[in-house]
Amino acid sequence: MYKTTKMPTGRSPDEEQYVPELRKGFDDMLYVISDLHGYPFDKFLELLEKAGFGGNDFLMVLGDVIDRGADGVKYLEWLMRQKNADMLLGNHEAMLLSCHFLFEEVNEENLSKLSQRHLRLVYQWADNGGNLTMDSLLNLNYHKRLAIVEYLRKRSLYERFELNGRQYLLTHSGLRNFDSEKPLGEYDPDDFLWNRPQLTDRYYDDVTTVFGHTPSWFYGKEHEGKIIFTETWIDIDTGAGYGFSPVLLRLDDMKQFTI
Ligand SMILES: [Mn+2]
Repeated sequence: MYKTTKMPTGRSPDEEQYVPELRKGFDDMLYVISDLHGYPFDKFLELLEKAGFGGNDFLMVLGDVIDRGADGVKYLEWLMRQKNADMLLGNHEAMLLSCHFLFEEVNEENLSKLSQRHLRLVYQWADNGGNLTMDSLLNLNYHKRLAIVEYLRKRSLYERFELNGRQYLLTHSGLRNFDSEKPLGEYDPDDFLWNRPQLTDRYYDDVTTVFGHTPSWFYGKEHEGKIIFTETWIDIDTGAGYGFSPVLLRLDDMKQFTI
């Protein structure tokens, strides 16, 4: 059982309510997974089944479902249809949003407004493995494409809640410029999206911070393909974008599932 507490997201009050309202009634187990990066979607569904993920459970994906692998947009389309699953924004989805102009209808007026800055944003995304996602989106019809962009615009940068008496904070990449006294609403969006923690970094003593973004192989061969647990945080990016299997973590009992 878990309760979502009010979180200051810096978004409009309506949007702030959106995620917690969506959760009501899904109070069995809470699962988290991150950085799927277009990992074969049928294998992901197999993994959920293997974990016994059911209609009263809730899945929170900690961002970066797109890019690198081919199936990224399938995850977005699936997540948009699920009542008991949601995602945080990852830096890759943020890059997609920064290139939203690619997915709008092209006319002379908006074409003439494209600048060097726009091109740089597209290059940055392509450099980070965005090509396959761009292709998938451009193959969808205009309305589906825009619905995806709108869906991502409403996703949060973090989620804070209590589960079985323990406080949790979920973000995509941990917290850059961490200061235990600083309200979460005062961080820069990039602090949630592009952080690269050291193994020795500490976050809150009384809140377990769970995130992805940095594949565990980054911390040495002994961590390859495995979730990293430190005293104050958990990195669940096991490197699905780099050929390792994703690991699904059930926060209620810290049980791990993989294929
Ligand atoms: Mn990332």
